[in-house]
Amino acid sequence: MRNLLRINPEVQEALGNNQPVVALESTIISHGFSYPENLNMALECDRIIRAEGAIPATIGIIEGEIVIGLTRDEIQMFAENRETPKCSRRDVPTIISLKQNGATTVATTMMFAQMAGIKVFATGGIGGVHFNGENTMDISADLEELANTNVAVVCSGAKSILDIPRTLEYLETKGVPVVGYQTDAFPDFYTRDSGKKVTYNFKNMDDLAQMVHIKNQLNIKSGVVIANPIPEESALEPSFIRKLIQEAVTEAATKGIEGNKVTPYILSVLHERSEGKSVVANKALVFNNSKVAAQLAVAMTK
Ligand code: PSU
Ligand code: MN
Repeated sequence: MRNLLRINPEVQEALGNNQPVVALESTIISHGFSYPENLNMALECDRIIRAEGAIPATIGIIEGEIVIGLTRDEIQMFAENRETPKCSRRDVPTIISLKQNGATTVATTMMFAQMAGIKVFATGGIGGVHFNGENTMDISADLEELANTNVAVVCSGAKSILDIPRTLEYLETKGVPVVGYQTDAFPDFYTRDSGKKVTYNFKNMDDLAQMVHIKNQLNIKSGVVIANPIPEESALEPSFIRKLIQEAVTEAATKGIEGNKVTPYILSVLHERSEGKSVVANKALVFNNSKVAAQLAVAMTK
């Protein structure tokens, strides 16, 4: 397996010295924003993580190699190349055997982070059960990965393009801890409160790190969802964004958009119709998650 992984020397050194490392995904770069916003977003996450004293490791597949810690030029390639296939767990063997490039989702970023020994990952929002999922069975592979892979994922909950109550039920069934960092509410990405609760509100970073540490000691094989709401000043007006989401979800269904195209399609519609507001909010929450993930990674090395 090791010969399929290429770990950036800086990341390797940090891992070897038990220094804090934070994984980042590449689907959010290729499919979450347009160019050059995606490039700026990725480089800013890198900077924020370093400022907190941790090492960033953006993950992606390049010519069949799993890269842990993309260089600036490689990040640029994922940013410019928005046709890079989205690579979830089921796509991994095909993309690697064909020596293609693949943008890693939450699921595959977790999978590869675990292979490399990285324990903390920052992203925007996790995938989940889609609306009407009880009929379409469109349930993100992110949820199964969270059930099976031991990485702590700092995120702003899940977008309200998803069925959040069913997403939380799924995580409960799979035994995945869903906790808040300084929040009682499970956030829904652009807004701070989905109407559902987290199981516990960790107010203090050392306490959160201790919980993740205990989970690792117990060898519980799942991930952890650490819900970190969008900063108050960047949150969108709930009725404004929910209306746009409803429109986008309906439109996706009417147009027959299916499978792994659904999430990127809805995101791009929101970015277009919100006059850029969703892009600004999306960036703000990703930055905040990068910061909190770095603080968690630092606390976990103590
Ligand atoms: N949620 C977001 N932005 C994203 C994604 C999710 O707010 O860009 C991406 C992540 O990479 C996530 C993937 O893992 O979409 C989920 O896609 P699907 O629903 O097809 O599993
Ligand atoms: Mn899906």
